[in-house]
Amino acid sequence: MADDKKKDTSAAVTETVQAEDRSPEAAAEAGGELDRASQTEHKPRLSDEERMQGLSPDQLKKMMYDMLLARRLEEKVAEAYALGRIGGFCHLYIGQEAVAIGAISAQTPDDYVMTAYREHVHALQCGITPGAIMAELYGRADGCSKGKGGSMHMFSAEHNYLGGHGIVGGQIPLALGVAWKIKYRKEDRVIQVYCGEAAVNQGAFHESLNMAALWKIPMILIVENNRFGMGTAWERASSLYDIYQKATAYAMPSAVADGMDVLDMYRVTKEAVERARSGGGPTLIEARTYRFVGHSMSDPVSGVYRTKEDVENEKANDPIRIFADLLARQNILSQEELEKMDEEVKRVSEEAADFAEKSPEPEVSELYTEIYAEENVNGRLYFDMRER
Ligand SMILES: Cc1ncc(C[n+]2csc(CCOP(=O)(O)OP(=O)(O)O)c2C)c(N)n1
Ligand SMILES: [Mg+2]
Repeated sequence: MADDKKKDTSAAVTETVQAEDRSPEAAAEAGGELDRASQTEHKPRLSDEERMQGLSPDQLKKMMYDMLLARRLEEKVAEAYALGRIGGFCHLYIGQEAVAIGAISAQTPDDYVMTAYREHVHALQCGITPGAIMAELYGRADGCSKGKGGSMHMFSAEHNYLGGHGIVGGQIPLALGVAWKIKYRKEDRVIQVYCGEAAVNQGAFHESLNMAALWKIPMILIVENNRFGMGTAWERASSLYDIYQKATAYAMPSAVADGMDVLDMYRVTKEAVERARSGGGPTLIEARTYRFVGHSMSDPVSGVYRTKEDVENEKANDPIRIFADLLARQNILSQEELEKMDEEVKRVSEEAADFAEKSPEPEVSELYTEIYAEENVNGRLYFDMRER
C-alpha cells in the first residue's frame, strides 16, 4: 500500500507541468504588470497534423458544427432575453465554447457530465436538443427540466447530463459521489465535472480532490479559468496563479489546456479520460479561456473590471476563428462551406426559439413533482409527507 502510494505520487509529479511564478509580485519584480497573454503561454507548439490527432474530416467538421451551433444558439438566447421572452439568471458561454465541446467530444455518451450555472453548451454537447434547451430557458413544458429549472438547472438523466448547479463549487462533491458510484458498481464510465476558477479556493474543492485521489475514482475535474469570478480578477483573489498546481497537494495528475483551442481541449481531456477509464484515477485540468460577454445577461460586456479593449483584444483568440483557420489550411472546410454551415446552425437556432415559443407553460399540477424522490430509492423511503 505504502509503495503503491509512493508510485502514484511520483507519477503525479512527473505528469504535472512545471510553471513559472506568474504571481503579480513576480510580474512586478520583473518590472511589469501581470502579462495577461500568459493565459496561453502553455500552448503546446504542435503541427497542424499533431493537433488533429488522427481525427477524420467528418469528426473535425462535426466539432466545427457544434462550436458554431453553440455560438448561434446562445446569440439567439441573448436576443430572446432582450425581448423579455426569457427571464431570471442567464449566463452565456460565448468565447468559452472550445472548453466543453473539446472535452465532451473526448468521452462517450455513456459517461457523465456535471457543471455549474454557465451550462447551456454542456447540455447541448451531451445531446439535449436545441429545442429542449431553448424551451427550458423560456420556462416551458417541453424544456429538458419541464420548464422548472431554467438556465441554471437543466438536467437529463437520459443524456447522462447531471446539471446545472447554481451554488458555486456545489457540484464538485456531488460529482465525487457519482464517480464513487461508478467505481463501486464497477461501471465502465467516467464523469467530467466543471467549475469556474472562482470555486477552487473553497473547502469543497480541496476535500473532493483529496478523496478523488485517495479513492482513485474516475473523475475529471475541469476548471474553466476565464480569469474572473463575476468582476473579481483571479490574480486578486488567489495566492497561487497556476490552478493546475493545486493537484500536486493531492498526488493527482494535472494539466493545462488551451481553452480557446477545441483540439487542445480534446487532446488533454482524452488522456485524462483514458487514465480514468483504465483505473488510473482522477485528473485536474485547468482550461485557460475567456468570456466575450458579461458575467450574466444583467451585466455589461466589459464592466469596470476589464476594458472594452481587453475584450476586443481577446477576440483575436476566438476559438471558432482559430479552428476555422486550421480546417481551411488543411483543406477540410472552405470558407464557403463554413458559411453554409453557419446558415444551417442559424436556422436550427431559429427553429429552437420557435419551438420554445409554441411550447405550453407547465401545468400548475407540475409544481410539486420532481422535488422529492417519489419511490423507494435504494432503501430510502418516499419522504414527501404532504399526501399522507
Ligand atoms: C457559494 C456561492 N457563493 C457565491 C455565489 C454568487 N456567485 C455567482 S457566480 C459567482 C462567480 C463565480 O465565478 P467562477 O466560478 O469563476 O465562474 P464563471 O462565472 O466565471 O463561469 C459568484 C460569486 C454563489 N452562486 N454561490
Ligand atoms: Mg470565472
